[in-house]
Formats: sequence, structure tokens, C-alpha cells
Amino acid sequence: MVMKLSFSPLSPFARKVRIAAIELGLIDQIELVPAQVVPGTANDAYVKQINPLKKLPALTLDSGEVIVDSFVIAEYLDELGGGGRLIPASGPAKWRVRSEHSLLQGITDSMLLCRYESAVRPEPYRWHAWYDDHWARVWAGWQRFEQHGDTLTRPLDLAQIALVCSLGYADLRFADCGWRKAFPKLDAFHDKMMQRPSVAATVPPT
Ligand SMILES: N[C@@H](CCC(=O)N[C@@H](CS)C(=O)NCC(=O)O)C(=O)O
Repeated sequence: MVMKLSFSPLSPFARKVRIAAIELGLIDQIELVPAQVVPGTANDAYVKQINPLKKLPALTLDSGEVIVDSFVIAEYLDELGGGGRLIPASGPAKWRVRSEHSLLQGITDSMLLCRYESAVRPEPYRWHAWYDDHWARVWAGWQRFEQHGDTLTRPLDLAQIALVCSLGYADLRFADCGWRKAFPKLDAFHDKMMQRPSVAATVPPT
């Protein structure tokens, strides 16, 4: 079986799926297909054939069916890999990982909105208070992981993968934001995660 992952090497959401696929031993069954999606720029072929929402990543199965959204793709791969390996199958751990993953999805969404606001939106239309509001959400989100819970220390799961991808995206697009200094536990966690070949091999190119 060969699945096709529409991705960009710069996308933190696609990186999460790639790390999951490597960790689950499924990466050899996935062909990586680069795609370009930029707000304000059309990509009619992608919209028609892959994802009407014009977002990455998307996973096209052998059957032609397309799975969208990085969490759903990761959930699909987790099930293919036996189930419950990156997303616990039941009990409190299932809801903890899913809820933390949702927080991290929001953090990364807000970072992406900041990126689009500062690099894509035409200068006269930029809204600084809106940018600051989203950046504050990113910071408060990381603060939560710096201070609470066992996310940084438990065995590998999808929330941890999402966390390392959010930090990697900050290094790529907001290199001067100072997250390492502000969040020393996240810094140590990032270093530890970078020892995994799956994480090191998927660092976005600068
Ligand atoms: N909830 C989606 C978010 C995906 C997403 O926002 N991807 C970005 C690329 S990193 C994208 O497609 N941006 C294009 C756009 O929003 O116009 C997921 O988890 O897959």
C-alpha cells in the first residue's frame, strides 16, 4: 500500500504527521508529495483534487479517499500501526493527550496566523492588536506546558510530538521570540526530543 501525503517541509502540522509515521514504522508506505498553499493565492488543482479547504497536510489513500487534518491523519496512522501507540485508546490518558493536543493545535494555529499577518497580509491591512492577541495565546499555551502536568516526561505520544513541532516552527519563523529563555523546561524537552531520529530528520529547512 502506498499513501500520498500532501505536505510542505515547512509545515508544522505536516511535520507532526511525518514524525508520527516514522515512529509507527509506516513512513516507507507514504509518498511525500509537495504542495503549495498560501492564503490569497489560488491552487485550484489542490482544492479540486485534494482538500477544498486548501490546507496541508492531507493523506490520499490507495482507494483515492482523502483524509484531512493532521490529527485525523495521525489517528488513522496510529490505528494502522496497531492502535493506542501515540494516542492512548481509552481512559484518562486518552482524554489528556487529546485535550493537550487540541491546545497545541491552537498554539500552532495562532502562530501561523501571526506569520500570515506579518508576512503575507499587505502592510496597510495589518492589525497589530490582533497579532499581539494571538501571540499572547501562543505564550500562555507554552506557559501551561512549562508549568503543569507530566507532558514533558511521559512516554512518547501525539501531544509531545505536537509540542516539539510548535517549538520547531517558532525556531523557523519567530527565531528571536526567546522561548528557550522563557521556558527552560520546554528547552530541555526539545533537546531530548531532538535525540529521536524522527524529530531530527524533520526539522524544517531554513
Ligand atoms: N487543522 C489543520 C491545520 C492545517 C494548516 O493550517 N496548515 C497550514 C500549513 S502549515 C495551511 O494549510 N495553511 C494554508 C491556509 O491556511 O491558507 C491540521 O491540523 O491539519
